[in-house]
Amino acid sequence: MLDTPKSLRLHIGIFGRRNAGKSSLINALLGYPLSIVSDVAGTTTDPVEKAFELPPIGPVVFVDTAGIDDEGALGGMRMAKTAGVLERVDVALLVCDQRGLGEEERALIVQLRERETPILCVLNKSDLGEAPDAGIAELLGEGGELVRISALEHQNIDAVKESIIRLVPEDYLQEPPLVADLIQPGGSVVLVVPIDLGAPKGRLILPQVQVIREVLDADAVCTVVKERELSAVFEDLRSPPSLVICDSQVVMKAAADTPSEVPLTTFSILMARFKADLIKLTAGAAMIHRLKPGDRVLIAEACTHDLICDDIGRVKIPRWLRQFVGGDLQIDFSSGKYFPEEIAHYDLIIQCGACMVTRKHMLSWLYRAERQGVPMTNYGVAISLLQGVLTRSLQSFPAAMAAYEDACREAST
Ligand SMILES: Nc1nc2c(ncn2[C@@H]2O[C@H](COP(=O)(O)OP(=O)(O)OP(=O)(O)O)[C@@H](O)[C@H]2O)c(=O)[nH]1
Ligand code: SF4
Ligand SMILES: [Mg+2]
Repeated sequence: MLDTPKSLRLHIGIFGRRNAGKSSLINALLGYPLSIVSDVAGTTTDPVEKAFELPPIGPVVFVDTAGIDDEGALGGMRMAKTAGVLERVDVALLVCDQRGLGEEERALIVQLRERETPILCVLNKSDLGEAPDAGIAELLGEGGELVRISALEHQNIDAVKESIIRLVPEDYLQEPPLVADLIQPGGSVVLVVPIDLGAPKGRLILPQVQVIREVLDADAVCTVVKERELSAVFEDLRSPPSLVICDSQVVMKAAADTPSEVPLTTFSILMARFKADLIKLTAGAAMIHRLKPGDRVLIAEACTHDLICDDIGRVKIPRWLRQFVGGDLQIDFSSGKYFPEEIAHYDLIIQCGACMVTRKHMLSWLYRAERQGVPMTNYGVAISLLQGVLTRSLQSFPAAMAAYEDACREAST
């Protein structure tokens, strides 16, 4: 695991009934009082997130939540937020006390197991005597673990950390590469990064930085240019680059300026593969050909970083979509981590690059779209299609191209 440094954070959710000691546990794990602890049931209301360094996993985020037995109208709203957290965590800690396992915990375990989220059952308050553990191991199943602690007296907290490390899901450790598999040591990659008004001041955005890092890790050469300078780069390079990666917004110009024998893709298409499932997201894009005026589209942004993606998601994609369809569409927007529950009434969902959320989080949305029968694609795939260069941008991903062509064929029969 030490050989597998994590570039993204593992999300660890802390669940349990009110007063079980969830906040006390998070404070004990962090070593300082982040969350308010009290004997008043329902002290924690909204989810509280805290980034933390957990060796050897590296950066993680702990998410403290409201009690799963919260009551009343407000309690119901809090529990809905807790359910949202449940969807996106990589590992779940279920905190119980002397009351043992009730209906609420059993229902939560079922939901977590349906999602294949590893569960650590933390039997807290061992200073008051042993909490009952009858039947818990069976309920948790093979992957689950059980630890007895006292959060109050900081007993056995290291055992919780060790258990979390054992429970880190395999797919987290084996995240697909962003770009490393597309380049050779000694090869070169050209990145095309527009610096316009939408670009953040004084820095590059996360996917660009991540790609640069992976290219360097692969012992390849990375050239970064704005779209205007791209043609000149080909004149200067002694041999053609292994790959050109451009911002989706300039994909048409980059495709026109890149020799046809040089593979080209976009940051957002790389993110589709890295954060979710490029094959499913390209198949989902086939729906764009079937959209009719009046259809409903959801454009989902995974954060509220208004400057970075606002213009693309809120202005450009809607405009290009309406032009493509030849009429008006009903376009809704969602932003932040709370992807809408009910999406069955949409004809298509277009998700952003999701650079600010975990892979598990993004996969859980894709899973929800599949379950409700709504095709889903992402900004990069949609923009390439709308600009007429999808075949070009998927040149390095034949399986994704095949899935898209199959979905187009299926739709036309
Ligand atoms: N004796 C004992 N008391 C504990 C332990 N852990 C927590 N408590 C007490 O239990 C009460 C509830 O603790 P919290 O950490 O606020 O519980 P919570 O699960 O976050 O509760 P809510 O936010 O209300 O859902 C507090 O009075 C804590 O001091 C423990 O290990 N032993
Ligand atoms: S998470 Fe989505 S909306 Fe936020 S910066 Fe990344 S791509 Fe843009
Ligand atoms: Mg609490």
